[in-house]
Amino acid sequence: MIIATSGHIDHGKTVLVKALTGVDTDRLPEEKARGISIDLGYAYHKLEQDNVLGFVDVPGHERFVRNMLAGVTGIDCVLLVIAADDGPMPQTEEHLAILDLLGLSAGIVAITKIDRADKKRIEEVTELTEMLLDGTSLEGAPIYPVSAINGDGIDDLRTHLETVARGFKSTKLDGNFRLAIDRRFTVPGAGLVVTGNVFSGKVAVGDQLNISPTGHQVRVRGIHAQNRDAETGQVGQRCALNITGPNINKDEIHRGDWVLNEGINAPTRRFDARIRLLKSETRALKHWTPAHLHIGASDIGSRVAMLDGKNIAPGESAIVQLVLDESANVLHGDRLILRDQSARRTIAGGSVIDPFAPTRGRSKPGRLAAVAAMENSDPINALRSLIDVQPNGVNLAHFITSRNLTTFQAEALWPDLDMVITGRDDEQIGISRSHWDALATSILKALEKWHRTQPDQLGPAANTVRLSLDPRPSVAFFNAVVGQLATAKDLILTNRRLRLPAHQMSMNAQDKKLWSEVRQTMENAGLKPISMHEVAEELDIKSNALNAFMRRLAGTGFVTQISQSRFLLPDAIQDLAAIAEMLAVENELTAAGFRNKSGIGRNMTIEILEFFDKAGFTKRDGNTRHIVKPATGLF
Ligand SMILES: Nc1nc2c(ncn2[C@@H]2O[C@H](COP(=O)(O)OP(=O)(O)O)[C@@H](O)[C@H]2O)c(=O)[nH]1
Ligand SMILES: [Mg+2]
Repeated sequence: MIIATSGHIDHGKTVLVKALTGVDTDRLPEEKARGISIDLGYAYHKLEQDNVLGFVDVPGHERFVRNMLAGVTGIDCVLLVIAADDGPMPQTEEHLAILDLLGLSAGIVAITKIDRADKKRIEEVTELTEMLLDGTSLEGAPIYPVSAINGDGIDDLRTHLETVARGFKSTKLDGNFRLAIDRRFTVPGAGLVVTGNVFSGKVAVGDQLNISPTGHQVRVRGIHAQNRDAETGQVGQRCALNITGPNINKDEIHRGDWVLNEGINAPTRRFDARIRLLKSETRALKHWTPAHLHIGASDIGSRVAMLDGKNIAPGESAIVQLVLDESANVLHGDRLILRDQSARRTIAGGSVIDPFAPTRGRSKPGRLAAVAAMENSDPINALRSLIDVQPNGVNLAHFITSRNLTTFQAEALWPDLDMVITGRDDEQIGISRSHWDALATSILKALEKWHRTQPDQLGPAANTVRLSLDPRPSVAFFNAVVGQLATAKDLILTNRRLRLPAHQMSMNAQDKKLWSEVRQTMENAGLKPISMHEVAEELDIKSNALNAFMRRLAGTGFVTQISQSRFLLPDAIQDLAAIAEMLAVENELTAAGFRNKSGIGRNMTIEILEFFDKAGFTKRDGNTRHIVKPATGLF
């Protein structure tokens, strides 16, 4: 377990940690000289077996709240220190407000310096403290009066902390490994070391990890967990990792970066979050207010974008989009604090909802419904509502990453949901079964209507059907459902056109007669795609009218248009494609080879081969061509 101190400067945090652990956490020369804490200090207290209690001692001075924040996000428990003589002071209140905004509920209060106060004063400060905690996440926290000078109460406090530490269990042990870097340095002989609080998961010597947001690959050479040599480290510990990697040096890593499993390295420049404005703010928070964002151990310039157009009143909470000056690694549930632009005042805090927030349409009703669904902290309930409000489905990779789920954990969730999974491995989308079925029904209905109103057509282009639907499905969702309907033979998909299996294209008597004459002429020409000008002459009709008729037929799959005025029957195309495939096996699919085998002449050969290229059947490679996709299914 990691416990962080908090409280006003000079109230005895550092001396108390020393009394509890024997370690002086003020390590910088300036800290020693001035007798104040500037940066984070660390101390460890050994319990039985492998259990070690870790302390992060934070500076109390208002100028170092930034460092305090790097120490308190991601800790498990807080030790709020209030001196008996002073009582609560400004940074007592600011730190408490921060802990409350972070939602930290595991906490203990130490009233220090009781050797300097009488019984009445101690009771008074205890009462003041209880009032201060009322209505915060630390309401009802146990209060221990202590003196670090004569040792009064220290053993009781230590015993209490030990009990809390023994009972501590993190729920984030199963997630991917993620550590917020608060220090990095080089050790002679060992190399680069990064230290920080582990937010989730486990790490072992030999693991391959990423630095985020840079994406540098590193390997773990050695681990110190809670200040001791270890083979593994895990959530609830402070760890120092000795890392190596190609082209990585100390200057490329900063406080605020993360070291984590590759799967959750998804840096973002914007994310949606719920934030609460402090009651003590005097004015409402406006759209596009600049603020310092503190998340993990980082401090990043940002703007607060309101999603519902309203300002946030003091004490109120709202969903906002945070737009960052540089990219950062954030995941769902990460706690955050906002300080004002000059970094003098804490103004708001909250937690991340969606690290994959869109740039456009961030305030649309559909998007807001999705954000509301994602706010649910339980992944299964969140996903259940999300597939309900997003008819086009949910990007499952984004969902898994944002929730820091391992593939194994994610796949264990799927069966609990009435969800169809479709798409390629890296772009899988999850669609609610009811939305899926509804789309299948409306596609079939649209086709029925089409056939009824245009019986002389074979069927509409697939995309025409998609665009006619309300609500309009995404291309991926539509194609997935069409694919399934085609497999089930509920519809037929040829040449990107759809039709119902029972539909027979009707032609009027005149068209029927014309078609049988044209087909006869085309059949007589064999593999040679004859020009419609020639056919028109032969049949003594207008060439323009014939061309229009043929183009209409081409839309139905009866013929295929090869070039401006040339068409082929499906059988002829299949035969020509077979010749191409045969030649390609011998690597002899050249223009000359094709002309010799097909006997259609030089000019026609060029037209056919170019048609094959355009259709995605063949690809030209100097003088020869190779097959890209088999002809069956293409034509
Ligand atoms: N009399 C008395 N002095 C204390 C006690 N705890 C801390 N101090 C003194 O208060 C001053 C500030 O302590 P320090 O731990 O540095 O405060 P911090 O700023 O909260 O870390 C130092 O001079 C300490 O010696 C205590 O219990 N009794
Ligand atoms: Mg201190």
